[in-house]
Amino acid sequence: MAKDVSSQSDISKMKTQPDGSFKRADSSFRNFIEPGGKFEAEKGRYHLYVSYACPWATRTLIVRKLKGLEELIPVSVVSPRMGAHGWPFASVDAFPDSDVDPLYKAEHVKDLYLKADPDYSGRFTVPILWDKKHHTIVNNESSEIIRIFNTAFNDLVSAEKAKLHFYPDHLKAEIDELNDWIYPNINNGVYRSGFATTQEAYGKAVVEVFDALEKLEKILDGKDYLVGGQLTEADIRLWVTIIRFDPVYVGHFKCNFKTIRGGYPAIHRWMKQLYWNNDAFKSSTNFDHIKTHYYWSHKSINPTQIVPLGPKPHVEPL
Ligand SMILES: N[C@@H](CCC(=O)N[C@@H](CS)C(=O)NCC(=O)O)C(=O)O
Repeated sequence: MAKDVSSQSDISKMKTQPDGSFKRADSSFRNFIEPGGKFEAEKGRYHLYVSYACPWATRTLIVRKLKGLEELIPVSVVSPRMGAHGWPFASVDAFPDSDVDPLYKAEHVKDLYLKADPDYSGRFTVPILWDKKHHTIVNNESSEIIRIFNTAFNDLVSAEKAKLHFYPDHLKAEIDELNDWIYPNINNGVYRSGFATTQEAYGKAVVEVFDALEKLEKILDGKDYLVGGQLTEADIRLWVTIIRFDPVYVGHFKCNFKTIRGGYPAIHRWMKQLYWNNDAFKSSTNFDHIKTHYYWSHKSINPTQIVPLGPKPHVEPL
């Protein structure tokens, strides 16, 4: 009989900490692609599994496009309706714009994890960077997958794309410093607010989200990018959360002190400029997948699974 992994796959069985706060587990597969290593850069060897709904996965989609890796690293998109078995492929849930697994005909993302490691005991998350040669997961941590995409395939892309660097040496310290507070307070802060199961844990998390947004508003005032006057991974990492804020986090995760469009003009302008002026951002964003995922999949937060129709529009014009 197949092993029961429902406590790992079913988000409704996910436990919070004893004080009701949500703590995200660390990712388990943490390899890099490098010359002479187990995983070397090759055309067609790697495959990216993502959900359009997931902010972490969307970071990888954006960098894949920016770096011109579409031909080298094909992508498959899961259905946004995450149920008892976790993320399904289109073979079992044919949601528009989702794919079947072209490599193994897996029905769920969990099948890939258990193929890579039958004893895997973590959550079955996206994104996954998959190696077709060793039939395993190279890396399932988005912050590392974007660093891999940033440099590992530079010999295989055009000189113009190779030149693009989203974590350049001279800006590393500043980017690291931003990531250090943006990740816990904003990227993961909205989840800590939404997944909290006590009033106290929610109250603490939501205040931290908005304190961080106030700080960010000052940093972005009069600027097009967070650091160094150029697009860096700090922008990409933050943007995927901000674009979901008004459509999802304000309502579903109760982050409702202010909206981005109503309360943060500098953050709003920065977000809209990237969306409307850079196709890597817009084409990686699918609001149908985003809204359906959160409102449909988190039944403990939204038992009716009704997906709201607003806000209208999802993104305001520039
Ligand atoms: N640290 C991971 C987090 C990825 C993650 O939590 N993805 C969520 C979707 S937004 C997921 O797949 N969750 C499935 C689950 O927990 O069952 C990363 O940044 O890559």
